[in-house]
Amino acid sequence: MKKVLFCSVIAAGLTAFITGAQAHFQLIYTPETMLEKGGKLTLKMPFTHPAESGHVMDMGIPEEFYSIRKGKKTDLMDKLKIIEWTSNENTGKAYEAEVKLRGLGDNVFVLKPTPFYEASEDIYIQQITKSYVNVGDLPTDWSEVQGLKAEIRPLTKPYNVIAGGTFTGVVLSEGKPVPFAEIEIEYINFPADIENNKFADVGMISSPSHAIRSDASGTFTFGVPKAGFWGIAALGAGPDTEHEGKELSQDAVIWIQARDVD
Ligand SMILES: [Cu+2]
Repeated sequence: MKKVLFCSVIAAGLTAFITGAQAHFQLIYTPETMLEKGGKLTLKMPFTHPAESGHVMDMGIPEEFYSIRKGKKTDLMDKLKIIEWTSNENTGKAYEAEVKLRGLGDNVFVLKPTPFYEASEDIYIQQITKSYVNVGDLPTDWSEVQGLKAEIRPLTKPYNVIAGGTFTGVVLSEGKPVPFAEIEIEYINFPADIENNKFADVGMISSPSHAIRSDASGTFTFGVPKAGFWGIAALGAGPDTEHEGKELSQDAVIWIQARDVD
């Protein structure tokens, strides 16, 4: 609380600095990732700083957006709609998509945004992002590799992580493990208000950001302290290092939902 207030007070003068100091996260958000039945679902996709309800970056038209279920890919580019997302700092251009989930199993959503120019760091950032929605408690695809340039392969079911337990994954670059990858982790600390396309005004926890590394085999484990949504980003994990003559950070992002045990 105190930290959040402090940030917003100095944000006016030091926006560029603050923006650079926190982690960027591409969201693919829906409030519940384990559903009894399929049907319609709206995914919210702002590119922002969810731990601090910080800057919302204006997204360009994504390069790819699709889902995978039982190994079958469904293109969802025509479902993308431009929205505006509001944080405690600003309002920025984002996307949403209404999708229809058919049948049982895991739906893996993959968003490959167009590289974003981060002026404060003079680099481009491209966060290739995965999120998961299960229908009917039938596990099908969550442990598979999706063949992305930069990817975190989950070794723990990403939609049913135990709060107080751990999440383990492997950082991959074109399918090959990335040793000692730099990993940033952030909590969606300001609940996402999907009716109004904004974050809530007040944060929930005092330690919403963490930083770790993968080990020599590319594997990492994160102790998940609280129920809710955690984003995990492996920075610069992908093979592409340049875009339009500037440095590119091609990151792998995965979203997990942690749950309390009754
Ligand atoms: Cu940013």
